[in-house]
Amino acid sequence: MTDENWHVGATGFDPETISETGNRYLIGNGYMGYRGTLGEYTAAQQVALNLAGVYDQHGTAWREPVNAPNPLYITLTAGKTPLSVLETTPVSHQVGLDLRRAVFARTTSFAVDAGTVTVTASRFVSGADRTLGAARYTVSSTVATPVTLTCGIDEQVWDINGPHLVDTTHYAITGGLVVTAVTGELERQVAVWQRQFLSGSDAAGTLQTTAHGLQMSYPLALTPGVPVTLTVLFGVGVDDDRAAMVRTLSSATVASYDAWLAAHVAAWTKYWAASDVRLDGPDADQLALRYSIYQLLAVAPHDAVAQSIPARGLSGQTYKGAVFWDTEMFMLPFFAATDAATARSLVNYRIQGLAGAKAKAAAYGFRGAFYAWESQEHGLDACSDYNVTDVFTKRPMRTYFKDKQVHISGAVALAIWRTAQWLADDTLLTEGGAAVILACAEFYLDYARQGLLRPSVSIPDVIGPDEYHERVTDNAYTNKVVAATWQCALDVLAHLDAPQREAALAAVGGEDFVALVHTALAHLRRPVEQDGVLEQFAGYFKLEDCSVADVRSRLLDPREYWGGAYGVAAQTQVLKQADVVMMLEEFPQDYSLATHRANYDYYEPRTEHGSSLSWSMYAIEAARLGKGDAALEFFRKTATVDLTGQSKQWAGDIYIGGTHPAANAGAWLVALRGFAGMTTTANRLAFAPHLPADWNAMAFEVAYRNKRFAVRVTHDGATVQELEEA
Ligand code: IFM
Repeated sequence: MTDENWHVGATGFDPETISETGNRYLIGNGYMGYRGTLGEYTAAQQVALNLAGVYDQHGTAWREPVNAPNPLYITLTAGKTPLSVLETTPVSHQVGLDLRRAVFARTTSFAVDAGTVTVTASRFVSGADRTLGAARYTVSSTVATPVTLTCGIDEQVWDINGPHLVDTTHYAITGGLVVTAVTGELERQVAVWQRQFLSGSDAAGTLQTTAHGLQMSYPLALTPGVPVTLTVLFGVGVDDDRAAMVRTLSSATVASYDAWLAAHVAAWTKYWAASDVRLDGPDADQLALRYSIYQLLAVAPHDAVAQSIPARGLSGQTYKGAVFWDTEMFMLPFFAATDAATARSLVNYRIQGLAGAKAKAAAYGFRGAFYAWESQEHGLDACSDYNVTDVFTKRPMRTYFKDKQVHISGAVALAIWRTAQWLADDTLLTEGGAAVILACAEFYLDYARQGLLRPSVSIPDVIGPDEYHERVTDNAYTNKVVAATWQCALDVLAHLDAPQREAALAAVGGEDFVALVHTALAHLRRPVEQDGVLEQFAGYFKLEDCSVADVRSRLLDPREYWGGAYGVAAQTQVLKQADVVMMLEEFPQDYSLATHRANYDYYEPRTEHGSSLSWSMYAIEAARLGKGDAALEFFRKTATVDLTGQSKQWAGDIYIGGTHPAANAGAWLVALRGFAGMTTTANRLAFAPHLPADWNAMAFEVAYRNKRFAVRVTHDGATVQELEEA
């Protein structure tokens, strides 16, 4: 096994890639995400210090997460020449991420007079104390030259639908600056603190008021061989978090940087010990897999009690910073196996959202819990009725994601049940999880009530994972998830003791509920089958059968939305993302290998993979089917999505760029479920490897039911060793 492949980076500056590198080099600690931007960047370059779970609505625009003022706004000038990559072509430029330590770094050299000035900077947001972060910015020169270094908290925040911060005030403290503000809608208090320490120069800083806010300015007389370093310690506190953050920063010294960094690295060392997957295989695959895990660790709410992960992580405001089924179906299995505390937080977030889910169901006239398609705090559904803007008319298009993607409730219910099983933690059920599962099952009974009157129970008017076909009946994936949710409700009831069972049942109508679930389960429609292929929804086989390329060739605009009322894919069999194939992947034991094969072969050529959620599902299925090359190809797509930046950036005229934690988690799923062939049956963890030909071995640790195992898989099989500590 190689111990390399802990670093991603690039050489050279290309202004066209500013947005994508901002995603690629994101650092985060679950509380805040800081995009991979440079000190001299501002809102125009999408600088964002994105705050997890702090949302705001400005006017009638979409609610979205708040970006805080940027405490790491640092500029350098030599005379009148800005030493900024944006304005002066650098002699050399490198950026990168140390994945092991979660530290971002840049080194840039600029020509000045007869010499070179070099900036070497690094930063981290603390894995040990969620409100803190720090940066070091070192300037050196090959010739004696004066430069001016400025550093402040940039109050010009990048927002998509802002501004979200009002009553912004700033002031200076000893060796530092403070900005405070409140959010416009809910009046949440946001404070950004910053302390600056200059070493290598005794230049005195002067305070300036600029368009970006207050800045300290240091006139430096650089001499060769004497680097000058600015150490910046910063904190971001929201509401109650402010007090401790301010206390820590008030007493911080320049030596705090090393102490903070050591504590941060210790936290990441612990994360990696539990989650690293080591390959004996191509370096690029190792790096991509590790990078995918890095992205998950950076956005995980490690020390929160009930917080989740948005579909675009902490990379900004796209998708309204909302939590989708991505978390339950893709990310939760990773955390259950590597970080139980985070898994519990993700589950608790949904338990806390039950009231919101019940309110949503009631608003549509249903009993039970209909979870938010795009969930913000308290389960509020941020999904708009008009979620895509038409590229031709520039008008909002009515979409039905919020109303009809009812499979979200099943994702929540199943994830709670599966996580409780995986962690062997009944409290997840008894402290709210059972109530969620039953309420989701109740919602499905009510949603299917029309169908319940017929001899076979139909689930009408839904959108499955394939969002290009809206308002269809008996979507195979949805029906399967509904059935699994009903079964899960029965399993939970069987699992609870008598008083718990009685209390849980009381909330959903008592024993009649059980009888109704049995009836519904027995009569729920199964998909039509043709030559082993399961029809994606009623009538799908009658749609035009053409290729993805055919559909693409019909686009009049590259950003045109493929779904909706008159989308190019809507009347064809071309699908956006794994749908039937995802059903097979999630419930593999319920279908014969022949069925898995027939459906993979049928649906794969018809799938656009227009969602980053698609590749991993196909990869796992391909691995199970012994299609090693295809599996590896799909693995590489999902594992490199944020490295290459090759993902959809637009849904119609709506920007959807950012990081892709579900695809990142998909890479881990492919490695473990696909290539290592990990299954759990009757509380037994087992491995049946299908390693790609290019890989010789893979080793990792996994926690299951309070035990920890070291696993090594090769082409010859798997060895599993129980470790001493859970
Ligand atoms: O949840 C997904 C959905 O399945 C496809 N569109 C993007 C969403 C967020 O990742």
